[in-house]
Amino acid sequence: MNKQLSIIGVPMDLGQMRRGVDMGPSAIRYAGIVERLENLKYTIEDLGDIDIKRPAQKDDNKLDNLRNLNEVAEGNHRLAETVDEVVGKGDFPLVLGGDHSIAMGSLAGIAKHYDNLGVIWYDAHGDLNTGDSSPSGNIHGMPLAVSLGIGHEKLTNILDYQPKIKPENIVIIGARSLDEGERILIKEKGIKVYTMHEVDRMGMSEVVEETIEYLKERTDGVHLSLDLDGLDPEEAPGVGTPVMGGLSYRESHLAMEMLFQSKMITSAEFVEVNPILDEKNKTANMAVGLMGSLFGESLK
Ligand code: HAR
Ligand code: MN
Ligand code: MN
Ligand code: MN
Repeated sequence: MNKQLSIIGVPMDLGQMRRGVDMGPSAIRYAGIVERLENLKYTIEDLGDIDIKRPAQKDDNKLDNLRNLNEVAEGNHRLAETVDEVVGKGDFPLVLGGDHSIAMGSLAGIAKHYDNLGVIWYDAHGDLNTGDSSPSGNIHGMPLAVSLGIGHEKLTNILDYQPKIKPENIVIIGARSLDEGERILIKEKGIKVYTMHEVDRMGMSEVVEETIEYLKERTDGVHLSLDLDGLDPEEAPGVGTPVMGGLSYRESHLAMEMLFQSKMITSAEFVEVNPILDEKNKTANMAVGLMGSLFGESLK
């Protein structure tokens, strides 16, 4: 694994409606991410937080069923520029959210450095909506579609190129809440999905083994986008859109260890940690534990 890490905080909460997820980066830092990774002999540069500008009148701001479109697009543009620089100088970008809309900016900055960037989308949701298909108008339910070049131009065209990724280079793990439009897109584009049904039947070990094999054949780098709501809300309660029946900490921990061993992960983000909805920073601690495993902690 690349031993030079750049940490980028993104205090973004405009992609959804529950306040507090903008404090995710602070909660994760407070849970000790820097020390944890320094112990694993990484050199860490904490670049601080991306500037996210709030709209003056948030609630009236929902043109085309895209809440806070301009602010979300601008914040992601700034994130994309920073991530682009980090990857350009050869560092591993570790992005801390913030709601999941920030994946648009991360992927915009990363994907231009690869011909075939793979993406592991670890999430209860598909995040494959557009303004037309979204039941909520919340942009955090759209970043994977946007990265495929599907959605509003202000979002799909961040850093002036699109699409960022190809559908056959995506693997979704942990899905259990997919909207109608998302299911159609998954079928149409042939996106590989391991829902909770497959995780239950196959076990996480086989799911991740297959994922690694699948991506190894077709990608030249892999971004892990981990939404903490992929985990079960009993264990990770500090998220804005909890869905019961989720992945356990143990399963997720195993997945991270296997991904470390695969040596294929070239960038990562951990999103949707909301300390206001959390119990004693449990969810941020869980995120830090998972990052520890992803970056090579082991008992031996
Ligand atoms: N699918 C629903 C929507 O688009 C809920 C999305 C919730 N999204 C996240 N991201 N937390 O995974 O509104
Ligand atoms: Mn560059
Ligand atoms: Mn998500
Ligand atoms: Mn989610």
